[in-house]
Amino acid sequence: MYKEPPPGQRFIPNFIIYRVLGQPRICINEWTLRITGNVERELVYTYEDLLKMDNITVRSDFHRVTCWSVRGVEWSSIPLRRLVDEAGVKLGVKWAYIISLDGYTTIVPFEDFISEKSILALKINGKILSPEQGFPARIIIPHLYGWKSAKWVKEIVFMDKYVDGYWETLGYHWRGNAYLNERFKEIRE
Ligand SMILES: Nc1nc2c(c(=O)[nH]1)N[C@H]1C(S)=C(S)[C@@H](COP(=O)(O)O)O[C@H]1N2
Ligand SMILES: [Mo]
Repeated sequence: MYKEPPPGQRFIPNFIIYRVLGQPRICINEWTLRITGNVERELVYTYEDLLKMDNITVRSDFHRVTCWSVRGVEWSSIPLRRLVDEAGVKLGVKWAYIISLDGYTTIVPFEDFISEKSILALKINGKILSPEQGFPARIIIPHLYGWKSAKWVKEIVFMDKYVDGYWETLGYHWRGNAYLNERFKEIRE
């Protein structure tokens, strides 16, 4: 956690819920998380599988690209690095493309995906995620802006090549590091 907010950000007390594509309906007995793409083993986890895995808690600030941040949020569950190891992500993978139940997509650099504080969050501040917060599972990579924090995750695809997700198509940054003020893609001539 950092004392000062990143450039251009202001702290506010609570989350403002955001759902560009509406609230998906989740039937937890049918939900799975799939790990696919350039991996040794494609994996399918049920919610119960994930609950049984070792978990960690990460305390971090949450930054939205619309310039507000929330201080000191505790997220817990599985380090993303663990999923990478279990699937045996192949050499040459540079991107993790994330697909959600509502059809939302986003992409993050592999390097950020496996950083120490990157987790698949099942809980926020000690409680199971609420439906609007992304139940059953959400990606948390604390140093990236909130749009990289896909809610209602259903699949993670490891790829060598970059493709745009939902906001990236509209001009938002390929990485989106809040501390480097990476909001938009650079305009190339
Ligand atoms: N599946 C999905 N994930 C999503 C979104 C979405 O619309 N669908 N919105 C994103 C955006 S733009 C932001 S800023 C954060 C907002 O998180 P919050 O709703 O918990 O505040 O969720 C991100 N994750
Ligand atoms: Mo956002």
